Amino acid sequence: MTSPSGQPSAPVGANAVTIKNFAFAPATLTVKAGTKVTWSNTDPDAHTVTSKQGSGGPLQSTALATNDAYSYTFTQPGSYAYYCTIHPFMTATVVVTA
Ligand SMILES: [Cu+2]
Repeated sequence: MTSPSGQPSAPVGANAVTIKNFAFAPATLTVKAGTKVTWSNTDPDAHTVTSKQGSGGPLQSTALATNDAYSYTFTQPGSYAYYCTIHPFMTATVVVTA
């Protein structure tokens, strides 16, 4: 979608997380409730997007191969910590605002 002025209707990447070099970028993504967030794996290694154990979080991707993507729509405000189950040192957070 573009506006008549040719500008994108939303900031590019505002709801996207790139998995690259064994890290989630950005490490903290802030979105409004109702936003669909998409993770894309650009690494040659597989990664997952998984809510931290015990957090009750909703993220539970399969292992994402290179160029695979995973999406989740956040409906409830809160702070959602997640990690990669294959490489538990990979951690990041989505903050959902009302
Ligand atoms: Cu990983």
